[in-house]
Amino acid sequence: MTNQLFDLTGKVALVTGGTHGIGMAIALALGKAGAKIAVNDLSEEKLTSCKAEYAKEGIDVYTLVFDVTNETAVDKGISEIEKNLGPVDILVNNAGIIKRIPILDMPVADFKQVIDIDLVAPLIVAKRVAPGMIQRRQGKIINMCSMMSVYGRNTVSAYASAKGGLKLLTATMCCEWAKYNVQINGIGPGYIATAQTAPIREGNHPFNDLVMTRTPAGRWGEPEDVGNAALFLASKASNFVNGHVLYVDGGILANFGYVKGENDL
Ligand code: NAP
Ligand code: GCO
Repeated sequence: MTNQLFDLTGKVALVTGGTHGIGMAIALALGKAGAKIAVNDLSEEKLTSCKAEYAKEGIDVYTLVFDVTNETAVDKGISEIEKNLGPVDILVNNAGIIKRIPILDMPVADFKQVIDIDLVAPLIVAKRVAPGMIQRRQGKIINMCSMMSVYGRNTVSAYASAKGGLKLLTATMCCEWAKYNVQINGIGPGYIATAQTAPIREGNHPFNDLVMTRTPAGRWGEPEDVGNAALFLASKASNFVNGHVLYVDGGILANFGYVKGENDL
């Protein structure tokens, strides 16, 4: 029974920005559970090179280039997936960027770009796939939120504004679409070791100390940690979970912080 709950055989999943990092980990988890996988990216080169990595895991990934902020390109891309794989049953709005710039130094255009990709694009892609899910009376949408859906921190104003908005967009999608048996949830990763966090993780960066004291698990998360949580939200096991953000953060949200060495066993 347990295996059936997490069996995605016959499902079609689109993971945006799935050529590496968290997106790839999610797509691999869903593919290994039986889903047919489509991933998009901005870069043809990255899409070509990721195919070999998916193939190593026995997954024949369907790849296509489209910019998630471009409504026409999204419509064309989803139509291609529908034609070649079938209707999208599982959408993971993973694609995203971050700009770490103090508010007073950040050009408004940069702020708007982050909002466009991290908040407006999940809306664009969800609006394209939700009607079919509603008609079929079933579907799963997973929006990639963040710790910054509930916390601010210096230099990430645009990113936190987008991810905070995405948390509430997820809730509102739930309010409008849950009655059609569509589950829309978020995932809020903590600090995960990917290209996006490399600038604040590598080269003995002092940010590591902050992550270690704020993360009770005492480590950076791995993309696979997020992939496993996504499998739950993409499967029948979560059919009564809706409008929720599942934090995959090693305990950060539960923790005010502690002095190193305090009550260490
Ligand atoms: P990443 O390594 O920067 O990957 C982001 C992906 O999104 C890349 O494949 C990128 O493609 C793609 N992308 C960006 N803009 C796009 C656009 N306009 N159209 C299509 N694809 C686009 O990031 P990550 O660390 O794996 O994070 C993935 C998601 O998790 C993001 O939404 C991020 O905000 C979120 N998140 C990450 C962490 C973390 O600690 N890493 C924590 C919380 C939340 P290119 O490479 O071609 O630009
Ligand atoms: C940062 C990090 C974070 C992580 C993630 C935390 O600069 O603080 O990049 O924003 O990416 O969003 O959940």
